[in-house]
Amino acid sequence: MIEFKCLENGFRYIEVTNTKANAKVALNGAHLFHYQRVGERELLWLSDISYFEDGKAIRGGIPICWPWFGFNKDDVSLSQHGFARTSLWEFKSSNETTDSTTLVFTLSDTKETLEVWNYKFSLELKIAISDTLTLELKTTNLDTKEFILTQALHTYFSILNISNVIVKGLDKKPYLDALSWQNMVQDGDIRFEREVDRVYQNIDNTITLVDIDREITIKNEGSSSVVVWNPWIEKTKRMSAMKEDAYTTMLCIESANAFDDARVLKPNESHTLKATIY
Ligand code: TA6
Repeated sequence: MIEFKCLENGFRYIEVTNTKANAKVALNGAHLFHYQRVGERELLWLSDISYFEDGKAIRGGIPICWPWFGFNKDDVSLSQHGFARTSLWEFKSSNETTDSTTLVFTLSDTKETLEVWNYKFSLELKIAISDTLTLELKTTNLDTKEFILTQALHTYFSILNISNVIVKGLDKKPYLDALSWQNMVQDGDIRFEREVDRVYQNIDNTITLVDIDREITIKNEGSSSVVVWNPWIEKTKRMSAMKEDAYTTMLCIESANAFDDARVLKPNESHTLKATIY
């Protein structure tokens, strides 16, 4: 079942219910902000003080960082993580069976996007909701000049406690430490006891988030970089729309094309970033 819903302030979202899962996607940012499998606790972390307003990023769920990840290298005054997450997307189509629902959203260049990023494009996000969650983000260059694309599906996972989780699958992988801007190599599994903000490279395998009560697997395609982020105590205090203890129950593992994994798209070329989570 697909229901079109609206908050009192006009903020629109789509709620999906099938025999395997329940999910909510906002038109602002084509942002999945709730996904729960039947009989399980919520998969995605969502701040209880998040904005739900058109033009503002939701804190939690899966923000779409596009067409740049992090700061814009050419103009650092532009919004971090690009404009897709704060743009109103168009709902294009849906496809339903009893145990699976697929929603398709699109975004195209406008006068406003051309002012900050001077390229014509089409962007399509396909979200398949079942006992597996799949997101496919397809970028097409509709311009006459090539562009560089960096992006991420900035997934916030809901965890029981940051001190008990382990991330597996990144042992021996090189990473850029975004706190010190040094190139490092991962030694063993990742455990958390301080702020972590890292862009791992050369990833061609699945990543597993091991929590006390469950394991979540993330498989990426069209991507060889993965960002792992937890703001810990001090940064959380400086973050917007996050309570002081928020860092204890969230962990971002982001399917990305970032830094060395940036993609160049020539006119009429497309690139698809796909994340499968189960
Ligand atoms: O992906 C990690 C990161 O780039 C961090 O450095 C952190 O600031 C985070 O994203 C959240 O960014 P935001 O713009 O949503 O506050």
